[in-house]
Amino acid sequence: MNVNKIMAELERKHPGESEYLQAVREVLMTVEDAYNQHPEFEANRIAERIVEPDRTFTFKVVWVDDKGDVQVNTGYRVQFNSAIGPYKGGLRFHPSVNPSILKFLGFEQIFKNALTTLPMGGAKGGSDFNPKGKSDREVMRFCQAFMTELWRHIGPQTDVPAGDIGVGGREIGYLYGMYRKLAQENTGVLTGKGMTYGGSLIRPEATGFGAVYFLRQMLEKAGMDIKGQTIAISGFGNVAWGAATKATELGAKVVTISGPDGYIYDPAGLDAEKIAYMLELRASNNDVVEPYAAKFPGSQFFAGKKPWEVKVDIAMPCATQNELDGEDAKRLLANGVKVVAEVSNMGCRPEAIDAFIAAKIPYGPGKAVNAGGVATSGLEMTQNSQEQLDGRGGRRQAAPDHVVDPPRLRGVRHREGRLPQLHEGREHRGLYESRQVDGRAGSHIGRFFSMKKDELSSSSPFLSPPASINNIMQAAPLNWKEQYIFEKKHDTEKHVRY
Ligand code: NDP
Ligand code: 8G0
Repeated sequence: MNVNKIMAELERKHPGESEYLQAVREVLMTVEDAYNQHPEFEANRIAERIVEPDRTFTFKVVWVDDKGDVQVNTGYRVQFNSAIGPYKGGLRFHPSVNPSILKFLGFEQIFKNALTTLPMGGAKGGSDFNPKGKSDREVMRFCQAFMTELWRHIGPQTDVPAGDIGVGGREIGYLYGMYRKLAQENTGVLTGKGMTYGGSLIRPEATGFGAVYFLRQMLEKAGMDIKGQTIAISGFGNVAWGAATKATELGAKVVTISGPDGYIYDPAGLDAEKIAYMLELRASNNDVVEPYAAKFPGSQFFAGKKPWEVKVDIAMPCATQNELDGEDAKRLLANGVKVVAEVSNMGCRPEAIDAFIAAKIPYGPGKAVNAGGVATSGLEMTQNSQEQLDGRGGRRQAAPDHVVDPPRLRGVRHREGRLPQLHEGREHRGLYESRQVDGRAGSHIGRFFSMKKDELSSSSPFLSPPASINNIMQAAPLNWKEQYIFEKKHDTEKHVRY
């Protein structure tokens, strides 16, 4: 592969699409040596084929605001690659959204999804709609209008969107409602759904929690403990919330959060009350963190600044792309940063990554660090397709207490040295059935453990057992209320690399 030649051709075809070109260059440079050892890759022009999206849909979204005025936005879906499974990736609603950003995200999604080992292709979509300051009804009307176009391009076997920046549980609900109406079917075409209509437990936490589990593995490898480490987190959205919650629970001190208005430095560290307030700030839809400083004395607000100037042990960018540049990296390193776990997609600029690698500190790339989110979406897809076959039409009752209940999991946890294997079905079937949770969320997870290999392969298009169930567990270390099913003694290290 000749990276410069491929890049020159791509720049010619997609002039000015800086984020897209940046993401492609980063991947090609990283794989160049390994790729060139495989003449069959070159012969089949794999690199040239993978850097172009399969197709991109662009559509007009017309809706009416609360004043009765007509608003026009642009909607997109970039279906990048479906070589290993249906297109999968989030929807982003943010004024900055454009084809370049969605192509970079869709491109990265291919590799992240492959890394989970689940059969999911790469995609991304969204709109330049700005949710800031919009009423609930305006968000609803926008989502409905958006779906009147998107629905014809997606499907449970073809393309399965989810949320991302500006798209959370509320938006997924509005989007899914309109999809159901138009497609006349009740299938798991979106992930990140609510628990009453086919959602999966812990999806909201999965990205942030998964990132902290990944960070913990990085620290362990480097001979460090997460306890007592100071962490700078950027953003104050879904991912920042999950990461701050889990890091705090594990005894780290999260000393910053940030918004478009600046960052908060709280030397005492976040706690449950402060994290709850962070959610409140987010829900206010004003996109500011400044009020935190007035509410919690001892903390300070720095207008228009990024949190990377604070002296910390660990940096976790959790907001958006290119939020940590070469200068930020130098400052972090000068202040003695020990580990960087990139949680946002392409959160670090290439100069920053080069600086961390040159300084020989562990740097975890976003595609690996944040993969717990999409891996849990993979689990939701599997649960939904299973429910279709069961005739439950994607509907399911939430039973968090049953899923997270320690005694139920004990039998699994206590199996020495191994993750639950599908062919060890009987024991697990007993374990789950004994709790009489059929028809609830827990039973679906239980059913996967209890299924025989041939049952699962014929019934679920999204799992190729028996490896897949293990892979779900390894790629998305689901924290069922601290009942961490696989422990260090399992062979997770082999799979969770950075
Ligand atoms: P949220 O919308 O919940 O939060 C995003 C945060 O980033 C907000 O604080 C937001 O403020 C800020 N932000 C977004 N765009 C910009 C910008 N252009 N400049 C400055 N700040 C910005 O999104 P998530 O927490 O879900 O996503 C955060 C990151 O994690 C993204 O990179 C996303 O792609 C990635 N990610 C998310 C996953 C998920 O499951 N949610 C899974 C894997 C990765 P504001 O809106 O005001 O700009
Ligand atoms: O669940 C998903 O498909 C999803 C949603 C938001 C972001 C991402 C990601 O991996 O970046 C995936």
